[in-house]
Amino acid sequence: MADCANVRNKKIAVVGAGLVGSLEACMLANRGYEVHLYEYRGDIRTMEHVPGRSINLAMSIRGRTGLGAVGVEEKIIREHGIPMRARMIHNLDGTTRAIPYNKDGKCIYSVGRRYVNEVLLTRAEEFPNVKIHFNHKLLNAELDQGAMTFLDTSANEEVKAEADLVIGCDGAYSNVRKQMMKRSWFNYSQVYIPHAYMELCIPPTPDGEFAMPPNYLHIWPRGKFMMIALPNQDKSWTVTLFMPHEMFQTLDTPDALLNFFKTHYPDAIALIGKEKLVADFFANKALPMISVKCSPYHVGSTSLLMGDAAHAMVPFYGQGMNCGMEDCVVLDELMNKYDDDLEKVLPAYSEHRNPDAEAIVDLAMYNYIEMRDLVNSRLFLLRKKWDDFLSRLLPGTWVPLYTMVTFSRERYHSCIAKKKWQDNIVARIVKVCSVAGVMMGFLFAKTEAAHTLANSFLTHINSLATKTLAVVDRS
Ligand code: FAD
Ligand code: EGO
Repeated sequence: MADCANVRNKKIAVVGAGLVGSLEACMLANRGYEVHLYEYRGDIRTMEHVPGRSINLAMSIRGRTGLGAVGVEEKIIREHGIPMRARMIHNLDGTTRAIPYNKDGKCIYSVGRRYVNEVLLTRAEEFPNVKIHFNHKLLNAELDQGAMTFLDTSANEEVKAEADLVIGCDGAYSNVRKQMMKRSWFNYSQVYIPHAYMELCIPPTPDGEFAMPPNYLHIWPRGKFMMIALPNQDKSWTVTLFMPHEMFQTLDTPDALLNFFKTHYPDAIALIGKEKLVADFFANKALPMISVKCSPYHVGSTSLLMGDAAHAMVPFYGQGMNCGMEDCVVLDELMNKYDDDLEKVLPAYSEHRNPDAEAIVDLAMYNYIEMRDLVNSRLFLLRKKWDDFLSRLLPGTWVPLYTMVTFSRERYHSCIAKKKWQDNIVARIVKVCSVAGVMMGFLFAKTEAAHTLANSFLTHINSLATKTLAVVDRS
């Protein structure tokens, strides 16, 4: 715990006790601040049903680093997380293929959103200098004064509060960000993608086992209709179906729905169960997906945005939570560097984090487009095989982008830069090899006819190289 008086006297309000807000509260408490954590919902630990999105998430190294900083990584990853060591690709004919994530055994973990949130809330409460205010909805804020107005939904009355620093961790539809948008030189953009998502469930088998091999991220690549499944602690699976939102509306009868599944996911019908599929589909809503960029993330030394509030992304990279938790690690590092001087820390945070946040927002969007355009599972497998081939051919030099993003803490923006550099190297190797091939042809072939042949080979190989490059470029 930092002892300097300027820290101990400072009061920080964290708005939103989701995955990022509850972690950030722990991080600041660790530094000795007086932390007030405000949350719109009630205490999820005492609720039977928690409304909201996505039941489980893929956690990787960036999220784990955040959890580790407040001492809950073991509890969440070892005691709860289910390792997913490979993706399992489901073909249309029901056959499957597994492709491991990592040769050194690194993997991603399926964790329950609610469980992670509960562990972090409990951890936050262990600090004497954290106070959690549930049922507090931020209505308004004067960000340069650190003045906030909440609606206490349990008493149905307005409550005023003040803090030296207000941190908005209030998600993709952030109210703190809305306050920042009233200010000059604050930039903001948002995009809704045409796809929506719906969560379905594959229950455990009658003998209480997983209905599919558990240690995989299951993927049904079908071009515009994508489906994935992540394992749950209770041996069920959460299935997420992605498709254009208009398509959801055309599936308006049980027959239409079952026909759609028969055509695109015949193997999933038996796994989910016909009746359950129909019941769950029509009981659920298809939810929208939004992508948000903004900058800067701070106002003077009095306010900051973190997590989805600063950079909501489409879920096609499995990095939203990971990035938000890494935000907390980055802020902590800058607090160390600038000795908790908020006048310096906040601008440094905006400057340092913005290029990385925007990079992963872009990467997530590229993945969306890419996966949507891969019309079938054969193409998906081909692309992963190509990655695999290159990383074996050039170990250490060529690292697949997914691997760099998911299994390292390389800054997101430099993942993109490295990828470009790698592609250039591969392009050069392809060129050198084809030129060398033709030279060999010249050396060994002495007749005129052989020369003509070699020349036509040169043209051929060149166009092949260009095509290969186009494929590499898109990967
Ligand atoms: P949130 O989790 O949205 O929390 C915000 C909190 O603020 C909530 O508790 C809310 O009640 C509260 N709040 C909102 N408004 C107010 C207000 N006015 N006053 C007070 N409190 C307020 N990420 C991954 O890393 N891996 C995955 O596999 C993954 N899968 C995903 C799948 C789907 C379908 C979706 C939609 C997202 C997925 N994500 C994934 C992204 C991840 O869910 C988010 O990035 C993450 O939840 C962001 O955390 P957060 O704390 O910033 O926001
Ligand atoms: C060609 C083939 C180019 C989220 C495949 C790019 C994302 C992308 C939504 C998976 C894994 C965690 C996820 C891979 C690619 C979560 C993920 C991937 C989905 C959908 C997801 C992979 C929740 C992109 N990671 N990923 O390589 O296995 O590849 F399929 Cl729809």
